Amino acid sequence: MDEKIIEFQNIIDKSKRMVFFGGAGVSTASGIPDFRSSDGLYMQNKSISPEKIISHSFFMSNPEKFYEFYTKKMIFPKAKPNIVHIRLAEWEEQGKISAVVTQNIDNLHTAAGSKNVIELHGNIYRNFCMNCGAEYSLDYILASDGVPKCAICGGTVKPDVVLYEEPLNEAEWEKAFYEISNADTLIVAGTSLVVYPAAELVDHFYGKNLIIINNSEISAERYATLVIREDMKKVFEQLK
Ligand code: CNA
Repeated sequence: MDEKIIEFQNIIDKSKRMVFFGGAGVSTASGIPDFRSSDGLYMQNKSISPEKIISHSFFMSNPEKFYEFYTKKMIFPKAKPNIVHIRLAEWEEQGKISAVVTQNIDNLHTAAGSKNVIELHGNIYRNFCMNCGAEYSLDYILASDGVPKCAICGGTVKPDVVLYEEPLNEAEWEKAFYEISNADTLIVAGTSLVVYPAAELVDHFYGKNLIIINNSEISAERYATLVIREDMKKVFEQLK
């Protein structure tokens, strides 16, 4: 076994309060593309950036185009948790990890059985009418032709997902802040750490071990105790 994996396992075994902070790279092994990998969404559409399409102003002015992109490129209802989601849920059950903080919107940590999941950017399974607040399922969104409309008042239904230009949910932010600032070990994995303010949370880690797992270089590596530049699936398959 690789020396870095042995070191990682030692840290896991000795930690008293571990927190995981993840991004889209956690779900690529489940078949959901991330944003910034070479086969991520940013490389697929050269004419208009996904950052623009999934912004609040674009949603308000072009809801049809937003939903066309969102339902085709960001919704994968058949995706299943992979070894990373599963291992994290097991660690929580065993009392090794106190929280999973995610930028992902795919619900896969909860599907794997994790309980304390802090979703900084929302969840595709919750959707609300912007006018009367009625809640709708993901199935309702997918069955709608074009822009989903509220069956009660006719208002536009919006996913409970934080779009660019929108603030994060304050309660989720507070929970993430608390967990990260009280952790002794923070695992940062599958995130380019360039989306703010989420990325800022890592600055509030004051513990001993900052572990970064990513298949490409990220700038926060310089602060890390341990850097594993490798496919996350391969790493987590070797951990217990
Ligand atoms: P990102 O900017 O696309 O970064 C992903 C990072 O993970 C990159 O540095 C990749 O190199 C790395 N990576 C990808 N696959 C692997 C792998 N198998 N092993 C190791 N490293 C890998 O995504 P971020 O999460 O940093 O950006 C934040 C955005 C992306 C959030 O707002 C998310 O909502 C949004 N997003 C979420 C999903 C999802 O819910 N699954 C999918 C796509 C985008």
